[in-house]
Formats: sequence, structure tokens, C-alpha cells
Amino acid sequence: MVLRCLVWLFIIGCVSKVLCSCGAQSEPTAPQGAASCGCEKLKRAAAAVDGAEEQTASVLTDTAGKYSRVANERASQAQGDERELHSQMVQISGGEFLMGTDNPGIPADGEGPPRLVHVDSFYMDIQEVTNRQFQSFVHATAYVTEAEKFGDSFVFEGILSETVKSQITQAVAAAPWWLPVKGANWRHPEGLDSNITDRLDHPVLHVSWADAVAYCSWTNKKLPTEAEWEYACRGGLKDRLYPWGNKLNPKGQHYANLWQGDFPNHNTGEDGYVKSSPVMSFPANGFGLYDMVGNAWEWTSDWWTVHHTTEQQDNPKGPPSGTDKVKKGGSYMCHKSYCYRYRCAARSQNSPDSSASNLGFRCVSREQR
Ligand SMILES: *[C@@H]1O[C@H](CO)[C@@H](O)[C@H](O)[C@H]1NC(C)=O
Ligand SMILES: [Ca+2]
Ligand SMILES: [Ca+2]
Repeated sequence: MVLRCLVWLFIIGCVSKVLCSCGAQSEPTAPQGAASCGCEKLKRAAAAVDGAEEQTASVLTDTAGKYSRVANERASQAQGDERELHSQMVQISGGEFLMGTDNPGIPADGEGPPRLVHVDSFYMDIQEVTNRQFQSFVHATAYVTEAEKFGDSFVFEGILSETVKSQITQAVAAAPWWLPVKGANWRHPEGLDSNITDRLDHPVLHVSWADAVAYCSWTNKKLPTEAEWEYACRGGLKDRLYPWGNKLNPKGQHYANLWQGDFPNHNTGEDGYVKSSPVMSFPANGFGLYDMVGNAWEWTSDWWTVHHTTEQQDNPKGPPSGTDKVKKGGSYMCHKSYCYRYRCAARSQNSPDSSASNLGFRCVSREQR
């Protein structure tokens, strides 16, 4: 199984190398073997097993149902302060926009072609779901995340303690800075010797796709489609790279928690953070949404494909099935040389059961919650 996994990862590594060299702004100092993107796709070994997808999908449906039932039962006895823990939402007025781009930073990710998409009005959390919010969900439902069940999760090497690093023997071949860390989960973002006591207002991390769906269901919300997410990211601007425009740092200001310095060796933390930041630490976009790019990657409800119709679409939901889910927005690990994915049109993928130290989510709903 381990062998199979490594072979699989090696293949991914080769593909990534091609993908990322497309996105990379030629970086002559790129260290050997570091060509794949730091904030890219991760898979648990199990996800490579044939047929695992359908099984996962049915389990996920059950999970969502169960937790929304719990939510409904609790709704009648909901306490005011429990409600206050839920994110504030803003209404995103529906409309038409050009999804994707004709000038893809990473063409192999399926950023193009641009296509006319209409989305109906919806409400979106103004922030990534925080540790505090996820904790209230776990307190109320006794929910156990997939990383807790598996017993490990992927953590970026650069933020691990020496003690934890010394206990690890395995790494992701294509991206050696990703280490599967025993005991890493949302409560222990860098393994057992870490905690979230001082990070309750940071995005919850190490949540799988099913974990994210379960949380959203509990709040009577759901994950955004990729189209909803991208429409929201653009904040009403047309044909811009970022939620705020085309300049990464207008007037020298940082607008998102990203990586400054050399990836993966040195993060200068010029934007104030080398890891996650408290949500809403950077300016909101035109729709009042924070951290749409940077800080934590965000799960969407869509299955991954790189093939898109050029025909006009109405509330597209992505392919009916797949092996990976789409994530959007990039994270605090993204740097132009390795992971130029902190753009609204950028996208990446993870197997739904994977979790990592830079991946979170936010929820949407049809009605005000
Ligand atoms: C949480 O971690 C901090 C150090 O980051 C430590 O001082 C503190 O004792 C830890 N708290 C718990 C409850 O483990
Ligand atoms: Ca940063
Ligand atoms: Ca984000």
C-alpha cells in the first residue's frame, strides 16, 4: 500500500512539475525537486484505491444528513450565544460574470477558457470558519473529523517543531515539505505539541471535505459551488486577478495573508504572518468578504475537472462525479514562484478525505441565516 501510494505520488509529482513550471515566473534558484507547488493537491493513500470514490460519496451524504438532523433538533432549543458564534453573512446579488480567464497563470489547472456564467443571489459567510466556531459545532454534536479518525494529517514542514519532525520518516515524494504528522488535526495544527488556544479566531484547518460539509449542514448552510465562490471572490470587479484589483500590493499594502520570501525555505512574514492569521486581518473585497484569497484554501462543493464548456451556464455545479474536490483561493503558503494560485480564477484540487495545515472553508446559503 505504501509503495502504491509513493508511486502514485511520484506520478502526481511529475504532473505537478509540468503544471507548476507553467505558472512559475522562471525562478533560476529553484531548489532541486521543489518545482511542484507548495499548496497543491494532497491525497490520502486510500483515495487511490479503485471504487473508493463512490463509497466515500455515500458516506458523505449520510454524514451531512445526520448532522443537519442534529441541527434541526437543536434549532428549537438554540441558545442566543450559540447563534452568535455563527458567521455574519452578506447577500451576494446574483448576476452574470466571466468565470475563469483567457490568460491563465497555470493553464493545466483548467483556469480557462473564460465562460459566461450566471449565478442566482445567495448569502455567504464574510469569513473563513474559525476554530472557535468549529469548536462550538464539535461541542454540540461530538463530531469527530476525518483527520482524527485517520490519526494524522498533512503539515507543512516549515512550521513543525524539531521534536515532531524527528519522529517522521515518510514524506510526500513530489513535495517533501508536506509531512504526514501523527496526531495533527484541527485541535493540534502542527501535531500533538501544538494547540489552538491562542488561535480561536484563526481559520479551522485540517478539515476534510466531509468535515466542512458537516459543519455547514449544522448551520443550515452548504459549501459554495466553484462558480459561486469565484463570483464572490471577484467582488463585482471585471477581469481582475485579485479580489481587490490587479496589483498584488497596492500602495505597498498587503491585501492577503500569503508567502513572502523564498518558498519553501524562508518566509519573511512581511505581511505579518508566517502561518495562518486571525480571520478578517486584511481588507474585505467589494462584497464585504474577507480572506477570499490567502490565509486558508477553501473547499467548494464541485468535483474537479479541467474541461469546461464554453457555452453560457446557469448556476453550474461542476461534474456529477469525480475523485477530487475543487479548492479555491490559495493560502498563507502561496508564493508566485511556486503556487501562483491566490487569484480568483485559480483553482486546485484535493481528494475529499485529505486535510492539511492550510485548508479550511466557509459556507453559503440561499436564505439569510
Ligand atoms: C498550548 O500551547 C502553548 C504553547 O504554544 C502552551 O504554552 C500551552 O500550555 C498549551 N496549552 C495547552 C492546554 O496544552
Ligand atoms: Ca504571510
Ligand atoms: Ca481563504
